[in-house]
Amino acid sequence: HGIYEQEDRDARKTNRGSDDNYQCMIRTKLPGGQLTAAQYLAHDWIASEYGNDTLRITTRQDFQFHGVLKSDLREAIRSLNDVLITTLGACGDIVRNVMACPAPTADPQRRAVQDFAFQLSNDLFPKTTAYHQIWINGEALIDDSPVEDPLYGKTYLPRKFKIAIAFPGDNCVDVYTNDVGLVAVFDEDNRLAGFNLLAGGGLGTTHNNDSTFARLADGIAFVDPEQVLEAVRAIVTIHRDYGDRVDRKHARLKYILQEWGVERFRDELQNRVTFALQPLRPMPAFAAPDHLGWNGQGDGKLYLGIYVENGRIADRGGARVRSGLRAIVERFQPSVRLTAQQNILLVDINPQDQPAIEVLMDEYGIRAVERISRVRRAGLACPALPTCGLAITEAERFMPQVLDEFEVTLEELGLGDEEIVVRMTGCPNGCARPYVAEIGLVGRSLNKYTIFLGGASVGTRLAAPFLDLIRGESIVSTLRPVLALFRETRLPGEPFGDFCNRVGLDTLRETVQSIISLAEAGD
Ligand code: SRM
Ligand code: SF4
Repeated sequence: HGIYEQEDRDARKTNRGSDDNYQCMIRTKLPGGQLTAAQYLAHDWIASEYGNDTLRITTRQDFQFHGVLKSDLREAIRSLNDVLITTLGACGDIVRNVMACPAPTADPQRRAVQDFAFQLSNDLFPKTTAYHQIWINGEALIDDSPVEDPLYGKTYLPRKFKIAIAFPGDNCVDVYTNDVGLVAVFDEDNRLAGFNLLAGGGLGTTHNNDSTFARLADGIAFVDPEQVLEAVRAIVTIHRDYGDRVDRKHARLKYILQEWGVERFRDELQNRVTFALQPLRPMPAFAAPDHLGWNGQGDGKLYLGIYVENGRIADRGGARVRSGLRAIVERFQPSVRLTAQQNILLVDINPQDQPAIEVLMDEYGIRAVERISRVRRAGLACPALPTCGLAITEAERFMPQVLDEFEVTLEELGLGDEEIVVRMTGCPNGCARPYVAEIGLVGRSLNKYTIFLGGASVGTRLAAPFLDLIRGESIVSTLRPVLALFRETRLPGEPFGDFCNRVGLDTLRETVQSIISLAEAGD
């Protein structure tokens, strides 16, 4: 039902032995990250009324409320349902929020692809009546005999299941990290020809457990637009029927792909659908645009992508981002979209409103994207402490400091304009997708991180472990020699992740080690 029991882990230190710190996190489910102005304002109101005065954009285009008391859950969820927002299926062993590239477009074919996220989401919704009974009506339905779900059965899936939809050449949703990825394919007349179907991506790992690993999805087949729903449903049933129901650490679809291989998986899928699977179609190379700043939609209107540090919409210090967004949305009533990089897009803006919106941004201290460094703009961090019960280290609260240091170092090295994708998580579950970053920082033990290097900036190659147990305050200084070598020996236009991958992590480790040895000799 999209609700997690949590504890304020900061308060643990001062409040030992008491139950007072328990609170809940509520996650809404927003297919393609799309919501109306009214729905945004309802989220904003609920954050004050029942939450901790912040709204958290997630890496899967949802919102989270932190700090909700159990006694307020029902009212909070009812208030969401009043504006047609659900939390059902935002957590649990079920199909999670369906992601899609959120960039607005006037092209009806492309819009249809984005709206397909809703169709998929609706089709794969559980048929339970309990949600409404518990949270909305408050009364047992007349016929409240248990419903056996036609897709999920009595026992649901062995584990969570994630789906994302990408446009050709635009991997802003990190499509390869999903259980199922759909990449739209258009023909020469720019008509939707169908989808390349990918399967078996997933990132969660466990420290010191080699049988768990991050994995990118494999290309499986091409399907026509009218076949895609059936194909995705069939893949969900493969997970349902063959996923490991004994070991939760081995239960994601990626392990089936790894053990069966693509051919056997495709055969099984073919047996479960009523049409012939087709060979994959060629796709253009991916970029990973963040869709920030002012952009034309192609219909005379504009959309504005606003950077939100680690997705946390809050009023802090001089930056009253939450109040500012509320003021803009109240006055101009734009549609709202959340990105997979934890940012927000305001959509369908009349060009004549641009100056007034810029004045409001200034007034509330919301920075235009041009005033944010490339490295900060590309960074992601998960919530980690104090709310996440699985966090080993800080992430969201520490990331701004790490990015400050990166900014200084990159500037000193003459790399200030370089976009390097840095992502940090407080544990190996990978919620901010660090394993597809160019620099992945993964919480390992108290204030110590494993550094991963060599992922592709466009999310098509995994990073590999580089150095382990690096203290938080030493991350950037440790990487400085690698960044210096990058500046000296990169190929023209070569991104940092590609450079690390080409040179090899052993060579880079030697570079770092020789600098450390020199420094120690100097001491
Ligand atoms: Fe996640 C568990 C936060 C995206 C892999 N994730 C959690 C929990 C609920 C901790 C828990 O189980 O008690 C975290 C709540 C923290 C908090 O205080 O809010 C949490 N995950 C998040 C979010 C909010 C991170 C963010 O920075 O935005 C993202 C919410 C997405 C959403 O709207 O649904 C989030 N989580 C991801 C992603 C990225 C993605 O899906 O694109 C991953 C890696 C991809 C994948 O699933 O393989 C991810 N989260 C996990 C895992 C490891 C799953 C695995 O297969 O091993 C866990 C732990 C688990 O499920 O047992 C987890
Ligand atoms: Fe929590 Fe780990 Fe996910 Fe971060 S990566 S939110 S610490 S589960």
